[in-house]
Amino acid sequence: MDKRRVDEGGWSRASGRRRAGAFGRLAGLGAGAVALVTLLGGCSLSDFGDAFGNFGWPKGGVTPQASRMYDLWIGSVIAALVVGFFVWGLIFWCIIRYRKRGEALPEQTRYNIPLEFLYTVVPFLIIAVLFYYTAIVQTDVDKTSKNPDVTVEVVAFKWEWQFNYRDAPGADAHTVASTTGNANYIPVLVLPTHRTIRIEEHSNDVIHSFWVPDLLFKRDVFPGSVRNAFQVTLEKEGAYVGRCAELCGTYHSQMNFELRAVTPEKYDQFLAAKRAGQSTPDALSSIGEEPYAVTTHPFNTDRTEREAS
Ligand SMILES: [Cu+2]
Repeated sequence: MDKRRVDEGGWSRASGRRRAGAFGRLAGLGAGAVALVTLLGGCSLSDFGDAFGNFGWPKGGVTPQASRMYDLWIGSVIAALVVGFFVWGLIFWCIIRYRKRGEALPEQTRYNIPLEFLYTVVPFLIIAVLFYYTAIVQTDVDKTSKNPDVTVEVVAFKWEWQFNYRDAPGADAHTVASTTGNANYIPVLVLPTHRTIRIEEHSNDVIHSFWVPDLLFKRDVFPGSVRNAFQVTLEKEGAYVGRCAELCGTYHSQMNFELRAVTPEKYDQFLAAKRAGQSTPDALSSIGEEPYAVTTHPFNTDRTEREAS
């Protein structure tokens, strides 16, 4: 009886050493995964994203904020895949290594403190890294400055947009020029590249949402005292379609607009022309731009006449 007890003790110690080695390898793998996630999270990930269809995230954002959100997405997907491959690997390894080989009852184990510690700490570290990068990017995207170069007030109403060019940020500032859409005119929001632009949103009736897909960003437009604001810098000239992204009623799908990014010089000329009383299409023509929206296809509003203010 005593002899048997001694034998069991010896077997148990050997098994313990084997387990300790396995924990070491697991810990190494976990630490490696965390290091990889940390490393990848900090890189520019555009090339990697390109190779895998951007993992479903739209590409081609025209603001620095869009690029950072893109990088966060690609980094997060890579982190998820690293964890995924690690877990799938463990699952398949267990299926093969511990498959049924006979009728004998397999070794029964419980209370594996090192392993339990590992699978509590490693996920926490992964979440902490993801949270860190998410918080950094979110804070950056939401950042507004007190003195933007350009302030434009976006007023949404059923079912159109009005763009008010303002002389300063805030509800008390003055509108110096304005463009309003109507049933016959798709409004064009003209903004300069390479200047900080503050967009302040206000709704006259229900909740709408200001969405330019090429900004890779949208923000709801609220009625009442809420005045949502965000800031962007446009890096590329061009015409970008804008939509309402909040179901706001019968003609929601027709709440199209266009963001026209032009050079700062052209923008100054456009604003001067507007302040001199020209309509938006005339002011656009005067700076050599297409006078009307060119991007609202395929949800065009079938407007046959064009009356612009
Ligand atoms: Cu709407």
